[in-house]
Amino acid sequence: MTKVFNSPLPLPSRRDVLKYAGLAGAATMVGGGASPVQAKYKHARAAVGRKHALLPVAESTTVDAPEVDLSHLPRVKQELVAPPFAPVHEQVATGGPKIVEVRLEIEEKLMVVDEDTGAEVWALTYGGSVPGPLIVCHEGDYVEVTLVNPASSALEHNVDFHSSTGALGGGGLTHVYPGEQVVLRWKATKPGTFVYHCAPGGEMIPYHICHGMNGAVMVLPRDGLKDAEGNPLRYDDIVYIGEQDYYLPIDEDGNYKTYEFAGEDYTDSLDAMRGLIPSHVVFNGAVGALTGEGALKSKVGDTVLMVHTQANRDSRPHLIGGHADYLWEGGSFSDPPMTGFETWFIRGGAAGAALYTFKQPGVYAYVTHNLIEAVLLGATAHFVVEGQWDNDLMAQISEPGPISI
Ligand SMILES: [Cu+2]
Repeated sequence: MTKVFNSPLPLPSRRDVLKYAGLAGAATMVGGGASPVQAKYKHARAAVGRKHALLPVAESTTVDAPEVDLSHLPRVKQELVAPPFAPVHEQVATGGPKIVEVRLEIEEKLMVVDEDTGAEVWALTYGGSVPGPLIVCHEGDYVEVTLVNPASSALEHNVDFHSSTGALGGGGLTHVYPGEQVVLRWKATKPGTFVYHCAPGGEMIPYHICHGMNGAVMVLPRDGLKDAEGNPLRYDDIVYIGEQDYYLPIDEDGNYKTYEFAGEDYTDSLDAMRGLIPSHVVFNGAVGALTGEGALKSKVGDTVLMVHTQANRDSRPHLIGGHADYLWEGGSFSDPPMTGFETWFIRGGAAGAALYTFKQPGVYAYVTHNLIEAVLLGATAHFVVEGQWDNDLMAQISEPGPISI
């Protein structure tokens, strides 16, 4: 079968995917658990010569496996929503495990990163947003993902779910070329918050991730979140904050370069990424996406679960004027939450969750506490909190005025 692409970029063929899959399996065995599986991944159409690349896993590894009959399980469709919102979900599961059906439709789209400078990017997205939508399920559920790559796309995509087990997180089983879809089912065996991201192979992996192609999954314990003593922890609201580092190419005059179609910036982007200095670090895709009209709303007394994801780079979230009352820093809900943090840590390639009950009204800046990144590169969100001020917690005893001795 001949496949026609409208991309100018070199793409590994499906034949290459299968060819190198056997090598990946061999490397896994020989390496005795050496991680990750890596090898020279050569293909004639490589844009930047020969590079080390993560190898896709063979579809063939699943061929002889016994079928699993899940026909007895109820199915529910989860309607995904764009960040900073979360899909409708139960904090405590009712009933037994379910099959949660979600549809991730890939969209390659031109997005403004910073209105002030005109910086823009041909974002590679799941569902049209950066990050992709939050998926929520409970431990023991099965998530059945339909990944759709429309014919209008320029590029091949796939998805690696850190919440799943096997086949590079599903990345080896979900390569879809433009005009294809694939359905992957994985079991939510570990409760917590996890990244998912595109990982099509080679340099395309950081290229896609740094063009917005990542999101998060939250796997709740069936009986909900708990503190270290086993007492239930509940939230009144949940916000999903996706941190994105961009490496936007600049021309000789210092202006952000513009491109006509997704993928056209490939070589320039790789050059910019090699410097490891992001041009932007933003929440939810763009500078100011979560300030002003996009500010997050809450009120005194409300408990908010803040899910923070960063697919590529370390981050240090801090709520200015508040704290993390409870913190699942590594994202695992299997472990008791830590408490009372001023600033927490999100590892690149991970999502974490912090729970806070607002105690004062006002505007809270939620930043990464590298304040250069927060202020100069864009990583600032605002919570606007309504309610009654508590003078016991804080009071201005005298207004600013002349110094008196
Ligand atoms: Cu992709």
